[in-house]
Amino acid sequence: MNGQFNVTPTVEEYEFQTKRTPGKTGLMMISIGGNNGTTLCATIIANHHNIIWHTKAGVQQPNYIGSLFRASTVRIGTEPGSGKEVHVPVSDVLPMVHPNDLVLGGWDISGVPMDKAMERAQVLDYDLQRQVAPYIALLGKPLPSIYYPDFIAANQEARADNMIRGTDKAAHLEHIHADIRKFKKDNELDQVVVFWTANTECYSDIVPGVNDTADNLLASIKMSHSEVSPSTLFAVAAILEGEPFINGAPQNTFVPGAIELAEHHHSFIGGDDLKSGQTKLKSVLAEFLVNAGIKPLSIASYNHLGNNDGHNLSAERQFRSKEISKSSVVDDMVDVNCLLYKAPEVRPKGVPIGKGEHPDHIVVIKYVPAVGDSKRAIDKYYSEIFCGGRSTINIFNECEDSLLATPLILDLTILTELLTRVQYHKVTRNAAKQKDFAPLYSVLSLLSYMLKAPLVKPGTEVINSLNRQCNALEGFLKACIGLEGSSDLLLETRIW
Ligand code: NAI
Ligand code: DG6
Repeated sequence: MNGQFNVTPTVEEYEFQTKRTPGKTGLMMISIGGNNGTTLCATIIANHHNIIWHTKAGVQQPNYIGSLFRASTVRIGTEPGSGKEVHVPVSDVLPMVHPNDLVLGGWDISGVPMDKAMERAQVLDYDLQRQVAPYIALLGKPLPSIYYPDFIAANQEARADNMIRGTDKAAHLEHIHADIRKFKKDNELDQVVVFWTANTECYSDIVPGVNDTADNLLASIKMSHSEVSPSTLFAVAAILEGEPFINGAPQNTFVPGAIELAEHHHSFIGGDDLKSGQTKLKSVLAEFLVNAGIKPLSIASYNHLGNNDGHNLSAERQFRSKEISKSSVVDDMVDVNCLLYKAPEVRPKGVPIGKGEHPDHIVVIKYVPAVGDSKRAIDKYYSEIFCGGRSTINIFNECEDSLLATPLILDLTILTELLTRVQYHKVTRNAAKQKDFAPLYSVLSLLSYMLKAPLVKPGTEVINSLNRQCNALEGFLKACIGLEGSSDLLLETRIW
């Protein structure tokens, strides 16, 4: 109180056990026929078959650049004697599923066969598409999906020709259950990660009695309530089936009832919205500025793109979902620095009034068909510096959107599969009271590094800082093999 804190160090001991070998894993995408879905399938095929292709710059090898788990390293310690740091590939820390081994499948409301869908996406070089086409064609046509036109932009209607019939949501749920079970059985899989990478939906209203509890949500599905979105139906199907479900788009798929349902079934869920470019950089830059004692006064983010995602987002309600996920990313970093930003006023009983001081933060997205999948993003950070000075940082980024997003889908799948194999218990001194190992909590917040609006355990704080998310992940992976988390104290280099 009164700015005084008593800090008491505490120690709690946990043990982790991890099943060593990943099972045979499937990835079912909703939607496999979109830009992300087709790019993911094509690039896995290219890696799996080591297809090399020609670009105007020369010969290109397939790779997994952009994937934390396939293209980055982690420091595991220092060499005795020399003190030289030792870094190993992240994928070597614990046994993880290799993307080349994922069995791919999924749904799409567009029934265009996969080779043609890859062509439609216009993401990959022609010479790669040409060579991948015979393989990706073997995936056939996406499974028919659930289409409730109100949830995505009206401009998507022309694409919707591959739907599960009828309007009965309980029947739709059953249909998706059957699809997952069949896919698992046909491919002899141990588990399937179900992944929403379909069009951004508008938000569902959270209505008491409709989607606020697990029971109400299930009852609403039985009644085919209009507020149950396709993405929530897919999530419920996966949860009831005991398969992990990840939401790669921004809408509130995980209504409170869906989270409670996952808790009841000890199923794993994670979301929301892939954090690929502009937002990832923002979560680093905003933290850098605030932690350096510089005060961002405004952050203005603009981007335009011309792919189908951009087309869908040109509708107001779908844009609003994206605006929310892109805007929340600096909140916690600002809130921690009460020297720069005034905290909210507090009523006598400790209830804060409003949000407190924040930088102005705007997000604009425009649809410009000509640029296709190549997104152009401009960010302007305008900050207060020493003694009334001002600083402006301008960033311009141009990048193939789906080539940033695809490695994130892989990372989320790899990490999710791994986390389903980890169990823990708190160590107690009394052997009789020692609890058995238990699975992790249903909401996999360790996935936050790859997500714009991380879903966390209800009642706990969202951490948007990319550094902190990375440290958490690294610390967790190391804990699983009995290593301490990274410390940059490096005391031995600072003492005699
Ligand atoms: P896309 O527009 O190319 O693909 C979306 C696909 O969803 C389409 O094939 C459409 O037919 C399908 N679809 C719509 N509703 C469906 C339903 N109910 N069931 C099955 N399929 C359905 O979009 P893209 O670029 O692949 O992005 C996918 C999602 O990922 C979007 O929501 C986007 O906002 C999100 N995202 C994309 C990022 C990127 O950098 N590409 C990054 C972050 C999020
Ligand atoms: C335009 O903003 C389209 C979006 O789907 C983004 O491309 C996507 O959400 C990635 O956003 P960011 O901010 O992580 O680059």
